Amino acid sequence: MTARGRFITLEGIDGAGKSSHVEFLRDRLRERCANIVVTREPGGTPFGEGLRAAVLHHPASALAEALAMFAARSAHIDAVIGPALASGAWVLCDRFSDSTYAYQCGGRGLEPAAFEALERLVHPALQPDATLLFDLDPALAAQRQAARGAAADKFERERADFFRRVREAYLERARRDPRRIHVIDAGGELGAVRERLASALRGALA
Ligand code: Z5A
Repeated sequence: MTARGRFITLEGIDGAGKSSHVEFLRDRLRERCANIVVTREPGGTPFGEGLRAAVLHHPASALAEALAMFAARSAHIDAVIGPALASGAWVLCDRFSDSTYAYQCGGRGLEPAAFEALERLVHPALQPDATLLFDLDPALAAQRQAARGAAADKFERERADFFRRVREAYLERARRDPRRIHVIDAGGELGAVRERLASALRGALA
């Protein structure tokens, strides 16, 4: 029987820099498994990408956002994540349910009980094996986003207070689950962050 693959997720506030390290991580993971599936949330399927377009650009309540995220996630697990893990592939996913906890509960004030109910419904038996959390002061993250110069989506237009709450929700979750969630100081030069990331990855996969 094929052993289940490993499920690794990337998390952090917008602009913390996680997407800049996806190729590097893919290469490191290939040293452990030939078949690496890289995917993202919200998205990863045509259905999920459709919801992504809606949720990133149209106002909605915290509950409506969470429902959309979990609807996209359900399709993503069915079509991509579940089959890949079952085939023995390793999955590297840019954001997963920790994002919903941080953004919709931490940022928007959704009751954690609603989040937990959705999590139980959508993926009762699936959790990431390891989560790499890029932690950065929201003011620095905003500077990085501004330097990039791309058009901002509705989350990126949120105020500093919102990102402080999102960051705190992430860190609180990491304190509660330190074996799974590895916090990486995302400040400083890309090379320095990469070194810390490589070290965290070794710890996560040990
Ligand atoms: N969301 C949610 O609310 N609930 C959910 O359940 C889920 C998501 C799953 C997805 O947008 C949005 O959906 C997200 C949360 C919400 N909020 N927003 N916006 P996305 O996928 O488009 O955005 P993102 O995940 O935040 O990715 P991003 O914008 O690409 O940010 P990033 O991955 O953190 O950063 P980056 O692109 O790697 O870097 C940002 C810039 O900084 C870029 O120009 C880099 O070249 C630069 N950079 C990176 N590292 C450094 C260092 N070390 N020094 C200097 N500059 C750097």
